[in-house]
Amino acid sequence: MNGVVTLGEFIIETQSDFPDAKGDLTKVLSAIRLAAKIVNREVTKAGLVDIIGTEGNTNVQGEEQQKLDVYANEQFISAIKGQKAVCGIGSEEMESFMSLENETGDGKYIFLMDPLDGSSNIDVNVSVGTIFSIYRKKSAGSVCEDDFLQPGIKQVAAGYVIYGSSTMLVYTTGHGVNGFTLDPSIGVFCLSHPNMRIPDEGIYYSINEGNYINFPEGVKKFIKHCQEPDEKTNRPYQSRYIGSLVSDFHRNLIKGGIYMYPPTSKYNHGKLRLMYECNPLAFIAEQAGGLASDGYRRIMSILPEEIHQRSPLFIGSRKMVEKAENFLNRYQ
Ligand code: P6P
Repeated sequence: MNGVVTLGEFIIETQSDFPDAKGDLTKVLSAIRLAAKIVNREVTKAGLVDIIGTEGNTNVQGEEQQKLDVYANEQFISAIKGQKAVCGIGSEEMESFMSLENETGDGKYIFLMDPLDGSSNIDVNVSVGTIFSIYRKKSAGSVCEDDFLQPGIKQVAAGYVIYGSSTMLVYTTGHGVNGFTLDPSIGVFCLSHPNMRIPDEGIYYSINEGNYINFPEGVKKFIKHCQEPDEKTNRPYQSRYIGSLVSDFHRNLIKGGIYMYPPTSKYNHGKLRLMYECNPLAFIAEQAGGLASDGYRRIMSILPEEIHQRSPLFIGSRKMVEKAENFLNRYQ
């Protein structure tokens, strides 16, 4: 294909970003590419086959597992296992981590994922996504929980797949952010968004205002700031909340904006999970020139205590996150 760079070519070409690369990270990224295509195939025809609806189980979060949640989890695990470069997997859909050491020997990477974020939107045809995060194993012996409890600054790679009007894979290995769009006619991800940068300012703010009454005072003040008319700062901003983190994040990454999930009465530590939602998107945001905070601290500096821990999340355009933090610090 003249002039088009495929994801496979890009992964190989950028392998030299890691001087000590032996191709293992390349294998993990290739597994993600394969699984994304397989999950995309099922997500795009979910309305046609009996794969919608719940699996009848609930995940560790007590959320009903959509069949596609379970399917996506299985496909990513299978593809990752096949490449023998990962020694353990943590997932929103699994209570504890899965060791792959019996099957993959001494794989040196740790893989964390939300296999299908926003899955409650599946049967109303709203975009959903996969979010993933990759670390190096840090323990000397067999893979253990400590290997999964590393701060976000230790991530080797992170990214997401958005199954939307088109399917895209966006990822970083710490050398910028690049986006690839799936050409379904040939089943190939093609480089469509090289070196993605998030605008310092945006006009979109994403938050579930149904929780307004219970928001911290600083969040309420920031929302009012977003809504105040002020021509020179392009306010009032536009409220856009899809209810699918990957979709809201992706729009804000491209157009500029901020996504917020503050503490609420139901989720007093925030709803989103630190290890496989906040940290990977924080890595992307920072590599694209944006910020990700829990309102007070850099998300990627938080020392995790358990795989499924939650965190408040303020993520997107640098100046908007800074402004939100200012309100949170001023109005305790
Ligand atoms: P609420 C989906 O369940 C999710 O994890 C994110 O994708 C989304 O942004 C958020 O929760 C929506 O949560 O409480 O506003 O419905």
